[in-house]
Amino acid sequence: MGATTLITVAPTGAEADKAKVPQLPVTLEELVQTAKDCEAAGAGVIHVHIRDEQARPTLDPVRLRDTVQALRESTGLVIQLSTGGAVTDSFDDRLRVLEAGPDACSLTCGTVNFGDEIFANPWPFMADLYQRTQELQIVPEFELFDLGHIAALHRLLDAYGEPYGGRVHCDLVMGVPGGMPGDTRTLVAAVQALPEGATWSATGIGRSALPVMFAALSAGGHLRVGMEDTLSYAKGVPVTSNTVLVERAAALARFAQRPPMTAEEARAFLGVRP
Ligand code: KMH
Ligand code: ZN
Repeated sequence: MGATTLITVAPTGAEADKAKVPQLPVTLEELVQTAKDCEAAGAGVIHVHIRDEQARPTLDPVRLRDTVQALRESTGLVIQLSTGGAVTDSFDDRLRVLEAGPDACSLTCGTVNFGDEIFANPWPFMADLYQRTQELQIVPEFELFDLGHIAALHRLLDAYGEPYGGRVHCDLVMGVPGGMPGDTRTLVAAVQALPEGATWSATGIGRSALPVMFAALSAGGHLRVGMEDTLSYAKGVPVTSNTVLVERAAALARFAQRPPMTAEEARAFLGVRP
């Protein structure tokens, strides 16, 4: 098999307002349909945030478990639950996410200004979360919003050893107001600082989505796209669905001679438990 591209879709997030963005998948039915469509379009991983009956972000354990089960029954996608949640979620609730039995989870490697708010990830929380992923055989994806987060990732690996799955896989989240900018020179600096042998994807928030996607493909990285990260398809053109974002990423990956991994290939690549 030649080189391929892992495409992660992040369809919902915790921030966008369903009342303003009706296409945002917030119900279980909408999420499952989105997952199926995005898998068919070339996604291998789904990064999941869920919403309650009023479309507000929630980490309700029963709802999370039902979501994991429904996604497992209807797709082959690697199910990566967000442990970032919303900026208002408690550390205990964020740790409890792992009990819903996902294949994988996000693990943010440090605190960052997040617009006008703070996304808190102090060392003791990161360390607890990381050790829980090892115990529960959940593949962590290290979310890096800033260059300093890469130093914290090195510290985590030095302190607690390799992740479940055997691969250090990171996601550069670029262009958050308060985090690292979404441009090529920052992406190159981040990639150079990663641990030896690490693999990585990148996503650009808002208007940095396309520049980051091109930079990531040219630097040999993988891609994350979705309505969690951008609500614009192009300047002045709102996103109509997550599927169109995955379709565009898949087309660019094919163009770069690195076609999308299937969900099955993504499972093997990340070392997801059978
Ligand atoms: N919603 C953000 C505060 C993650 O999913 O792990 C955090 C976030 C990161 O989305
Ligand atoms: Zn997220």
